[in-house]
Amino acid sequence: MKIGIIGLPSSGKTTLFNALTRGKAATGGFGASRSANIGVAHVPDARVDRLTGIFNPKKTIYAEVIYVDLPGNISGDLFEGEALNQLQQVDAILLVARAFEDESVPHMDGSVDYRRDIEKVAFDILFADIALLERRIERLTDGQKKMKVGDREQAIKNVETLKGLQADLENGTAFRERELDDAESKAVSGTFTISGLPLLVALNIGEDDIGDTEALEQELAGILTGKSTGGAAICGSLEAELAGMSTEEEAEMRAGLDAGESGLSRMIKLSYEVLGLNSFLTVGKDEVRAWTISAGTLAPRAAGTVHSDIERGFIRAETVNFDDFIECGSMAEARNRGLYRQEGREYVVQDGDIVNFLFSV
Ligand SMILES: Nc1nc2c(ncn2[C@@H]2O[C@H](COP(=O)(O)OP(=O)(O)OP(=O)(O)O)[C@@H](O)[C@H]2O)c(=O)[nH]1
Ligand SMILES: [Mg+2]
Repeated sequence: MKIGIIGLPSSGKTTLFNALTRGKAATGGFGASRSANIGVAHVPDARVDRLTGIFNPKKTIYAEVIYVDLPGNISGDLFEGEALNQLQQVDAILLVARAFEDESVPHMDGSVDYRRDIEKVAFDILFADIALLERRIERLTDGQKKMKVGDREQAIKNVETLKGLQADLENGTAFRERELDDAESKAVSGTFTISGLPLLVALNIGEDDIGDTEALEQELAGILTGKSTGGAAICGSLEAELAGMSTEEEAEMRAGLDAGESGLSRMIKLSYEVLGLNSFLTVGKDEVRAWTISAGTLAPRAAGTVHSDIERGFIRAETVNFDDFIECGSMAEARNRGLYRQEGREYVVQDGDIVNFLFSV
């Protein structure tokens, strides 16, 4: 999974990026970030830790999330060129909205107001999408002369449909919030839109606001009511500081500050929720590993995330859910109790399933 971090200049994107990836990219705002930072975060998973203790494998591999931290751009072309190329490759966007007060970090609009900022970026996204559809309209219009009659009729229809979609964007409807009918799907097919991406919002709060995290998240939830969207409040600077510490030091500091679960865990849980993702697990002497799939994924497809050959030659999946396995204490006992099951092509892999795929190629 890949997530693009966006937001106004100096909102704390790189600070949060460093917290999420334990990175050390330069912060400081005002164009401190001139090009994108790319980093990997390991998805914390207590089940993987527990299974590692049991199977004692040579390797433990956590699921990964790749974060791309995009530079804030004052001139309004946030969604052009390099940034647009990067966004075309992400599964979701993470919008960082500044809520921290700090006189040493000036705000481009002179005051801190996260509602205004979220609205502003959301508007810029809709505007960018209108332009993306416009380019498609131009291509379809220019290409018409060379088309065969039937294709030309279709192109004319598609242009009409695209204009309708543009009007909806102008009225504030993001692509992620709408269902597309057949004609609309056909017209936009293959066209990338930014507002079609799931939207996560990280409210970057000050250290003084940590006690109000819950109330602020409720406020945020009141704004983010659309489909495929969700938010969390996080203190970027504190999380970045804690991410640079050892696990023990971090736990001690968190307890002392009443800072709760790590920002990384919370952002990742939010991402999985909003994107409708699950994890399944594979175990063995060589490797204990977590894999990410969309909720509702069938066994052969899930096998394909491990290796395309296993999907191609899929025979069946042997599976037991993590909780059942722990309760039984061993695979043998899980088998005795009928909880270690043989499942076929139609099986929907569940979150926390420990799976062994049988295949032949
Ligand atoms: N007080 C406080 N300062 C913060 C917080 N998060 C970020 N900052 C400061 O705000 C400034 C900008 O942070 P960056 O992380 O560089 O912001 P950015 O959004 O990446 O900035 P650009 O990439 O230039 O758009 C830095 O001086 C940070 O130390 C926070 O939670 N509290
Ligand atoms: Mg930055």
